[in-house]
Amino acid sequence: MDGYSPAMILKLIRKTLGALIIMGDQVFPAQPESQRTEAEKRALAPELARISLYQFQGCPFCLKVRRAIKRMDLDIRLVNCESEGTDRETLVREGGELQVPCLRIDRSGEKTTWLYESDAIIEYLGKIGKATA
Ligand SMILES: N[C@@H](CCC(=O)N[C@@H](CS)C(=O)NCC(=O)O)C(=O)O
Repeated sequence: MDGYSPAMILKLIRKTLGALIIMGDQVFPAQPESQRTEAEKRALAPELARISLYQFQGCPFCLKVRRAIKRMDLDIRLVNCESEGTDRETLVREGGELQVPCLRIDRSGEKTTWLYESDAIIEYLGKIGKATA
């Protein structure tokens, strides 16, 4: 096992699982439960423009949220922060921790909110989808 540290092996396992997760999602893509009309999409657009999902592509919790977003037919900006960089730094500095998925909610005149936990994010998006539709 010379040359392979436990950290390297864990990273390899994570990468492999991540790739399988992405592949599974491509083979069995989530489908919208009902198609929104153009008018509904226009009504939702200003609210959704304030929202971004900070995520890793191969993270199972992020996939759960991405699939819920597809089922709800919501147009939400995805921010991939798997690699070192500005977006990842912003998440840690402003959100408070490096954990994904995390929903960034920017409301004008208000402090930015960072919502962690996949179930809480899905519940929040569900309310927006229903309220504005
Ligand atoms: N309970 C959380 C779990 C989220 C979680 O464990 N995310 C992992 C990625 S799969 C994470 O952010 N780990 C931090 C890291 O990889 O540095 C949820 O449901 O959102």
